[in-house]
Amino acid sequence: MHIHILSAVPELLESPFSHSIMKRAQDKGLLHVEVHNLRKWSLNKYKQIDDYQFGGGAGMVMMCEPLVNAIETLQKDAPFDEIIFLTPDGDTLDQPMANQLSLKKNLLIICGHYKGIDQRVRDQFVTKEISIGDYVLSGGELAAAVLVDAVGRLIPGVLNNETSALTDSFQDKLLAPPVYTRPVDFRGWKVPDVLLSGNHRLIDDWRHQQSVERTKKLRPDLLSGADLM
Ligand code: 6GU
Repeated sequence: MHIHILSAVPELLESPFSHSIMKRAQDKGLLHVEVHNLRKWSLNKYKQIDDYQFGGGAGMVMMCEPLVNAIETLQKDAPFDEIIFLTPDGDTLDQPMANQLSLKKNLLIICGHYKGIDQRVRDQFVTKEISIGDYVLSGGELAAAVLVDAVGRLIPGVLNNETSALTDSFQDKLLAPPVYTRPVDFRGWKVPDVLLSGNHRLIDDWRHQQSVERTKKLRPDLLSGADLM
């Protein structure tokens, strides 16, 4: 998968994909993330990318020309499967959305800034608007890092058996069960006996039960769509 990110502050995205699972995904050739500085496509010598809004009001708006120049230049290599605009008024990112996006080949992510981008770019070019939650960030860059991580780890081949996404919280609409590692007894706090039993059917049943109980307690809103058996 190729992910292009268009940003007014590309410095914010210098390292999030250079470590851990995102690094491995790129080293394996399964994911390629390219961050582009939007100012590169600015039309004037001041590298301007934003301007005052028509009708008045506080806050600048990202202009059409640099964005559309960038989109059309980057599209020349390969058409985008989705052109995503990150904005607090988009659809809230969730696991099914991440699963769907992980099947795409070529994505463009536009990071919003200031008051957002000219509506004509949204109308004519953007195919999907995504928010990462009901709060406002200064810009879309940190949201882009979240989106790329959530999607990138789901690309087939990125995770191995050890890190499998199949046992993630949310993948079956349940929260993940508690986990333990050595020592068996830490300051008198013991690992549940069942996990030491070697009986994998019992262990699976216990984990599922714990997932259901955790979800009931912490996120009852998830349970309507979950498999409780
Ligand atoms: Cl995608 N962008 C901004 N600026 N703020 C957000 C967001 C995105 N998602 C939640 N808050």
